[in-house]
Amino acid sequence: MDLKNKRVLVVGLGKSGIAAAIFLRKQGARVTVSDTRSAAALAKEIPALLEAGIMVESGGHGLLTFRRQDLIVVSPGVPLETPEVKQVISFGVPVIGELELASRFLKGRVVAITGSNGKTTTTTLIGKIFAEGGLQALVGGNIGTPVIDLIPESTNETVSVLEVSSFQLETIAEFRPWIALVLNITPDHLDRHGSFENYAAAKTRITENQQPEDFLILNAEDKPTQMVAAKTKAQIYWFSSRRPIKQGAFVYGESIVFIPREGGKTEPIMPVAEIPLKGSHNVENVLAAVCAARLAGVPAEKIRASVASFKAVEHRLELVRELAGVEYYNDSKATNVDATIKAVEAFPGGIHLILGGKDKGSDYTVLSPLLRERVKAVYTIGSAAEKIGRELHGVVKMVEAGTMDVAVHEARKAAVPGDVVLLAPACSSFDQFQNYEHRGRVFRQIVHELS
Ligand code: UMA
Repeated sequence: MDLKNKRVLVVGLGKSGIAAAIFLRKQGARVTVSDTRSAAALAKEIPALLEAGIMVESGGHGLLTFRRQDLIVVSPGVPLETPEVKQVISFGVPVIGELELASRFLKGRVVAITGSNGKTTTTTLIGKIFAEGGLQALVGGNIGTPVIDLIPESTNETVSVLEVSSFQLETIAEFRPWIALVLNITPDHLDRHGSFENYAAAKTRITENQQPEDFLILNAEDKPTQMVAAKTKAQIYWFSSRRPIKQGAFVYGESIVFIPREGGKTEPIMPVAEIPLKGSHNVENVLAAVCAARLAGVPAEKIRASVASFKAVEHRLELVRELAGVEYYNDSKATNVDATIKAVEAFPGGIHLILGGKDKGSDYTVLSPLLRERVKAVYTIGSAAEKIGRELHGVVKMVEAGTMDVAVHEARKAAVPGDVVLLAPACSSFDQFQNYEHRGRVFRQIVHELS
């Protein structure tokens, strides 16, 4: 891809947009960036961009800025329905995301992981297994490091392990992973994608450029994920926590095993009991990682050692503290209803659950049976609190806490030894926090200050 003297507009000046703009400039492109935030809000970012010879539009997207561009690179958080973006698409100007741009320059092979839940844990785990198994692994993508930032370190020998979101997959063109994983597809981001079908279709794009020499790893227990199988040319490997699989990884008795090809010999990998993470969803994440690692040639004993020494990723069912016999867990990454279900399922009962934040068009009523069974009280926070209160009315005791501080203190008052205070909010964080990490840090700090 020759970018020299090309006019390129980058839309959105977050992590992804900044990395893209600077990279494009280094490639000799004439770069403009446009962001809805004010110049004051972007005061930290703007000087370095101007210094690099990048033009900056702040305080909104001007239609004229979008005209006369050779290429538009949109940030994942910018919907393709944004009027200015929609218009240039209708003019036939190429619109891609940073993932697509990066993949044209990234050397070596790519393992890409998507799914509604478990992406970050599985990506981190695969990166660890690869590195400890002797591969040159790089880790990035939706997990936090823009893929573009991996380019300088990449060589023909590296394997880039990328967490990819539906937002990023919506703007690919030629992106072709050597190994693609779809962990699960459950409702999320419906406010952005409009419907579950559109959301699932975006995730399915992970395999659209794969060829018969590539691999696609799918969850045999997740219906929408199974549908991806019909859309691929790649070799399919399945994983299942419930039943034997002909080609892939599954739980057999007390152990995880792998079958490298249909009719092939079953390879023992490790006892399930050695997985150090809470929750049955993490068994699925490990099964998916086992498939990827075996396909990449990592020996079973290396996988076993690597999984056994894996620590929970920050903000994912992270034990913050035990105080007066009560455990406090931070699962701020539970930003959708299904993730909350998985978090609640990890505990037998006695749960004080903090729910709420910014609603994403979710249906909270599906939580009802599980809440009745395991949750003592729900503490609602943020702008979704009223909707959650309405949809879960009469299911369990509800406390309208409003803020994280009140929620934690109210939960603490009510909890008795043996109980669990769990932040697994089923919503995004943007109404009260900068992002889910910020929300998790605030929760942790409040919990640590309890005396
Ligand atoms: N903006 C506009 N116009 C718009 C919308 C946003 O100008 O119409 C601007 C905002 O003012 C802001 C910038 O765009 O300045 C933000 O861009 P962004 O939302 O794409 O965020 P980044 O900081 O670039 O982070 C993105 C991913 N964010 C999203 O997908 C929302 C990060 O994933 C990712 O880690 C990062 O790129 C590096 O690859 C976060 C996320 O929440 C963790 N992902 C979602 C999820 O996991 O559920 C998909």
